[in-house]
Amino acid sequence: AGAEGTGAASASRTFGARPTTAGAGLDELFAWVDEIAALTQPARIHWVDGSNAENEALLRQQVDEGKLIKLNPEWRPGSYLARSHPSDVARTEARTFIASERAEDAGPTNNWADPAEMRETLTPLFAGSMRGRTMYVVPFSMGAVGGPLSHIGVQVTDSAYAVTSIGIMTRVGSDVLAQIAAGKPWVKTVHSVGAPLAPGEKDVKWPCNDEKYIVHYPETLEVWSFGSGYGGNAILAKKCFALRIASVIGRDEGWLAEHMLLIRVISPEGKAYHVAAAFPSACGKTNLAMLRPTIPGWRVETLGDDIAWLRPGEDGRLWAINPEAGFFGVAPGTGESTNVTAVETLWGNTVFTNVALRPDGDVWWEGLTDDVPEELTDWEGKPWTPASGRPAAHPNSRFTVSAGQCPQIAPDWDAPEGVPLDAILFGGRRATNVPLVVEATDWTHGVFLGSNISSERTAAAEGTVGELRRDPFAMLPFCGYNMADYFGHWLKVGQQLRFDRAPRVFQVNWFRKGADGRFLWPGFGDNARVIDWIIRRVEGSVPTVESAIGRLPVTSDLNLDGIEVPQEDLDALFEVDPELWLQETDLTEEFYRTFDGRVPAALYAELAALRYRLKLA
Ligand code: GTP
Ligand code: SPV
Ligand code: MN
Repeated sequence: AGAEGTGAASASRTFGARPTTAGAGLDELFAWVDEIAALTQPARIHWVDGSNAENEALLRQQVDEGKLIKLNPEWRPGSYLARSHPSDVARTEARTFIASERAEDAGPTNNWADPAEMRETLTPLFAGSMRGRTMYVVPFSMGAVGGPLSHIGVQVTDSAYAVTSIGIMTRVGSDVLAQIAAGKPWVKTVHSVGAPLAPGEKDVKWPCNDEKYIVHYPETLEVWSFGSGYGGNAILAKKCFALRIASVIGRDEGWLAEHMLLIRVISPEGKAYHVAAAFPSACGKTNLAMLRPTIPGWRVETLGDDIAWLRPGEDGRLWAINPEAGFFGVAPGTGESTNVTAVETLWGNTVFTNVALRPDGDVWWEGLTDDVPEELTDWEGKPWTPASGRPAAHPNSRFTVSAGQCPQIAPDWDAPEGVPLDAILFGGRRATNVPLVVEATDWTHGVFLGSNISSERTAAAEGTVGELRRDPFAMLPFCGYNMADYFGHWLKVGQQLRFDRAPRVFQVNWFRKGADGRFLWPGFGDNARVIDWIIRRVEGSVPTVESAIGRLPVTSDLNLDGIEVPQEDLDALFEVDPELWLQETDLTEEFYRTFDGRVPAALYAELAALRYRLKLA
């Protein structure tokens, strides 16, 4: 075990061998891979080169092993369905840890673990955990290879599904190795599904372990993930690296790693604006990222749908890149009437996880079409009919597809220098209180709004769906350090920006409901109407109505041509009830107090000012 090229299975391979390129940086990589192999004892090691031939072979192998179902190429060419173990369907926040030297550096919103103790816990779990399996070594870049904002890493994993997913979501290949060889720093990420195979033991369709650990060591820039094959727990480049570890790097280097979509909005006059928006998991980032405006003349180009890295530029503007190369999007609710762009993106070359299978070998999920198929195989592989009384697709079922397949992807979406931001949006899923759109009075007020985002829980993580929880900046599960320090870091980044060039900050809420429980706002493509107003605010061409909580639109400035929003709904969308908002401020204070005095004074001052305004209102 531990030596590459051992075993009959790899002897016939034309790829997978350890690269022969030399370089001081590679010696460290080789030594690390040997060390992990000695611990996890895989049957063989496969160095992933990111080639098409390799990808095809990996897919074929997973089909042969029953881990992927090849979809009917007539409907969905080059596409596959994976069915997870029914217990391994979402991120496991309770099993996610920040193992920083000091507990206060993880802060009260993270599970902290002592790094030395955590290593003692993990070592026996990883010992022999890859027995009987292939250990893949996957070098990847977040951001264009060699770009000024880009960062690189290596994931070792015993999951071919993870390799396939990383291949779609990041840039994988030998050009990354060349960077490592040249001495560029890289992040070490280790993943095992925690299901070693005894000699002759038959593998299961979705190996995983009841015991799960998703562990981050911010000081040594390492991730160790055990027991889960699910996206956010297994594609370590994504939430583990590009958010939790990258947020720590950003804190130290003066930039921000954010749970944000990124778009270019083109006005009827042909002027381009760049907007980033942070919404919690399953709260509409992919939808807004792929927005197809329902108002004439406006166009949106997609730049990213989940993660953005933001850095102050020398010009005093805030520049953003999407470090990813694909979309790992929520399937349910994605259909012709809600997100036609996504439907078109998914024409082929897509890996679906936990959606339903149609008898004709295509996929289906709730919301894909208005009519429901009479007969399906559900996400667990069981026969399903509309009378079954349970969803056919898991509520957190997802698609994995390359960004380049999106019909409205920006032609320069992977430009290494990124785009300058004009507006930042913070949103959540709030049935009450929060208006359709509010503008912050300045950057500090914007940071205050971001720190106060709360949202009803979704199926993207384990927990009770619908329960309201605080999710500051939509980063609650993803901030790799003390959230109060993170608020302070946002304030500091603002000071790097030129006052007249900083992005404007807005809070939005597509999810406000009437007393009868229906959404007051049509949402989806009609969110372009809110974007249109935001752009006009950026241009300074419309006034606002001052309210206790921020600047509201003059409702007659909203372009509502072609839709019916009754005046009473419009009023309800913008209603600010001072009593209810005073209750919100109590929750904010309670939340801030959990940080033992670390929340910046400027944010307490915002809270005090808000209360003062509400009492006058
Ligand atoms: P992650 O990938 O988990 O980070 O989530 P995301 O923020 O990208 O979520 P996504 O865009 O996939 O949205 C998930 C859910 O929100 C789907 O069920 C959508 O139907 C719903 N949704 C998105 N936009 C709107 C909207 O404008 N109005 C309403 N009512 N629902 C929306
Ligand atoms: C989320 O949960 O916010 C996602 C999916 O985008 S995952 O990558 O699994 O975190
Ligand atoms: Mn996300």
